[in-house]
Amino acid sequence: DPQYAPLDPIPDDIPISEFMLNEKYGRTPHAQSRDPFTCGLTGKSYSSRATVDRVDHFARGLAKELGWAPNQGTEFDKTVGVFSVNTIDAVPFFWGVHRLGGVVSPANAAYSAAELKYQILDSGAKALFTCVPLLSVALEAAALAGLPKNRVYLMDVPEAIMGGAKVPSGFKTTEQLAEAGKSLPSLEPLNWGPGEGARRTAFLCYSSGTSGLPKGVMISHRNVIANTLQITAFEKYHRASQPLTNGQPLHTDVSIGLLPQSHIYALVVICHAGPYRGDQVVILPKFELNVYLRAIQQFKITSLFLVPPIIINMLRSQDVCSKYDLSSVKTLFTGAAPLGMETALDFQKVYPNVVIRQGYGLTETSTVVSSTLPGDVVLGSSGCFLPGVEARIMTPEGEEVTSYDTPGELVVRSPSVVLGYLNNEKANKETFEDGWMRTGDEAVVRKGPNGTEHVYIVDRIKELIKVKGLQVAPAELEAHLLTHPAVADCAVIAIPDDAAGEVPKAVVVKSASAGSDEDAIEAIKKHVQDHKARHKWLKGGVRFMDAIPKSPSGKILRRLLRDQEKEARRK
Ligand code: 4UW
Repeated sequence: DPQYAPLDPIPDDIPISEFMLNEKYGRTPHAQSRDPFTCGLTGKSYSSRATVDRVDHFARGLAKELGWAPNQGTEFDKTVGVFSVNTIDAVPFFWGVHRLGGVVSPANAAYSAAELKYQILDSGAKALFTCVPLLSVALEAAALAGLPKNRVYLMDVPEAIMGGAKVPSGFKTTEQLAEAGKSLPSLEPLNWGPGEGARRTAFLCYSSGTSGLPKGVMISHRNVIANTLQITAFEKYHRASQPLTNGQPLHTDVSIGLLPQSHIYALVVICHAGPYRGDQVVILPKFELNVYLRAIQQFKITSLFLVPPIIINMLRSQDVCSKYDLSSVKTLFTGAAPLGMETALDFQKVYPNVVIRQGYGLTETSTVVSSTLPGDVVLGSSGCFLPGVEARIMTPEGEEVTSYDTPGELVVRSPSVVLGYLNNEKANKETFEDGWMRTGDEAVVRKGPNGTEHVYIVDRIKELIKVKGLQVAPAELEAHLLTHPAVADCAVIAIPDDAAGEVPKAVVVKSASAGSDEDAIEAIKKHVQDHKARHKWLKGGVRFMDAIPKSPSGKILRRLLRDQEKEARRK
């Protein structure tokens, strides 16, 4: 598409670490001169040069510790699980694993021990890197998964979030690995030929896709490199089209790294594409409104990367927000769930100088498929497709929609479409074909006022529930609910929620042994709270039915349940 800067060739014979750290691959001099990651609590920071060394030290220390070598075995022989709050060390540590040809499988820091155990076992992680605040959950999960205690390591986190706890003895830290790495001999280079980076998994992130349980998404080195270059080309276009802001080149220079680094949005968009083009990412370990606002003021943040629930939170807390100087902010990026039109308009009113940009994408596309071009903001739209993305809108009958304004399932092809799900032929067959990927999202394409084609995500066809932008797989909650004696059958559906976007609700057929409705509701809710991360809790409540509506083949008729809910709420 001639309106974009051309997409640079996508290297396919190097790991992500090499792409991010070696000037040869196009990181600009501007980028080289900035610290990629800075701690928003302590101000601790490493220069680009120091980051290169640190990655090398992590890699050497880890190789020695675990007996790994760059060219030994497959990448899955070297899978490392990470269960930590955000830190400035996380991504450089990931690059250290990549330097060894290994795989990083990041888990949501809100996970329960049972959820983490699932990911450790499913990913085949050989070691687990956690942090002091999460250590007890990590140890419980490691024990459940049969991972020895001496394969659990600690990452450095700011003291402010350790609640007075000290680093317990008996655990090695990433800092010690780096320290040891300094005096170890250099590692042999990875002997990758052409295409190796396209075949090798770099990240194993978890997504439930269109249905079923969370699955390991095999994101290759080339996938992440591709999306980074696609985003870069897209950004170059908007800088060319809108070069000046108050006499300064428009740069998204200092961004907020508050969203979880275990999720593809923060992992790729904020922590790879950002530093690649020269962003300094100010990392915060968790969301706390005052801390976040203070960081914006202190570090003069220019771009916010948020999800709609945080935007809503800001708008509802104007008394707090107005105490801080947020005037440095030029751009708000939002994604991971739809941004309500009202929210967008309210934000625009309160912060008229901030450009709202919406991105759309998935774990299975190594993040971004489409994004707003500045100067071409149409509220409600998820913007234009990135260079290198091909898109089709398909009817349920499998016909391609060729007219504007006609909804259908969005199917995409892009160099960022992942290798597939780990050990899951069935899901792979249903989702991927010839490089094309079924998103499970319903979309329309409309011609925008500037003549560009805009994509709008209008509905979700797949089972997935999005709570605060995080995935909740109905099938996972249903399987869990069925283990409770009060539940004979059940279905979990999404219902809208003002603050979280959506929340899960359980529709349950009570078993003969269940007590009163009230008792059963309490027991069922507690059963989820005791075993699942907070965002999966049944905030939408529990409703009883005589039978779950199902198709002749036994599939839950989710749309019918959802329509019933809508109808009930309207009354
Ligand atoms: N509008 C409506 C949206 C939107 C959306 C995602 O957890 P995953 O697998 O992945 C993500 C990715 C978030 C993201 C992508 C690109 C981008 O630029 C950005 O921020 C600026 C964030 O969340 O969930 C994928 C599913 O999440 C929904 C949609 O259903 C998709 O299949 N989703 N973005 N803008 N829905």
